[in-house]
Amino acid sequence: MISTRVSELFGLEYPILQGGMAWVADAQLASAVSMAGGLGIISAMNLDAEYLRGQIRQYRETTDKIFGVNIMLMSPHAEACSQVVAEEKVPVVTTGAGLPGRFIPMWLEAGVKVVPVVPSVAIARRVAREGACAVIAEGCEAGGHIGDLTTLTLVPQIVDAVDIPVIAAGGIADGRGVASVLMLGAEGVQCGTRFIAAQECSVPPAFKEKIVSARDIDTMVTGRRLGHPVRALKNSYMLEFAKRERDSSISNEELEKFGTGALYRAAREGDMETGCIMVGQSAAMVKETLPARDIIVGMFDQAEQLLRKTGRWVS
Ligand code: TUI
Repeated sequence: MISTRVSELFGLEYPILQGGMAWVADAQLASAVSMAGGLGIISAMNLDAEYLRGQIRQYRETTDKIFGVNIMLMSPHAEACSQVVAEEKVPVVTTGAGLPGRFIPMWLEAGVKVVPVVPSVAIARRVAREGACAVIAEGCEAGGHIGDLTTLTLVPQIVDAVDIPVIAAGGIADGRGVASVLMLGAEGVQCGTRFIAAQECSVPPAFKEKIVSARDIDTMVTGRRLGHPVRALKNSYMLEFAKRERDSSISNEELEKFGTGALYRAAREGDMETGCIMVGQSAAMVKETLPARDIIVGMFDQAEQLLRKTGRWVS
């Protein structure tokens, strides 16, 4: 058994969070992860507050295990969804793609534990000061919207900078990843890509097949020109985006417009060519679709075995 401040803080059997992936992380996936002993996260999906409220209620009909909601701060519905999180007294909120400071007092007042995703030391320090109870240090191996630093360099620096527990994300898909980030000082992991391939995840089968067949060099990053780089699988959509990004006659507004709806096309409609298949570099390490429970138990069994053997190099 691996116990850390993260498992204690949330009362988990395993210190693992499921990423709050837009258009992917619904109540069904979150409840499968939480029932398996991790922390399931429902994404507000870029949809309105009432959709989120419905998902929270659907989750609560399935299980009374602890769960979280992810607020994507670039969403036009971020404010309204943040209010729903407080009103529904959601146990945990994770945030991404921005600074959550303006919402933190309201969440703390409602008893919600705040766990922001942070891409740098300065942002980790800032949210710790503002009342976060843990941070998710996400390296650029991750899928979707990413920062500049790798997990290997980001995690130990954030561990040194803040006193609250650090959860590592980006590139972690098996027990070796779990064991490694514990060595860096993290006390938990967040996995996104591995859980997209969970049996309980409702993305179209074609999306899961893309993950299972991905090779090491199959992801790429676009969107740096717009200030929000995004990692996804290389396909016609991503190559076309990269081409337009290099073309100075195309305005940023036109480029943004080209990106609108692309994740939805991949994750909900199964369009693997004109959709944006947001996955991390760890896609290449995902070999099969499994129930969430088998994913979690397998990862932590492997991590435990590895950690027990670490003494063998030291005399
Ligand atoms: O948020 C994510 N991953 C995401 S959000 C998303 S939806 C989207 N679609 C198209 C374009 C952009 C986004 C898909 N994937 N991960 C957490 C994360 N947060 N990664 C990086 C950050 C982050 C970045 C900057 C957190 C704070 C931050 O603050 C700096 C600032 O200036 O806002």
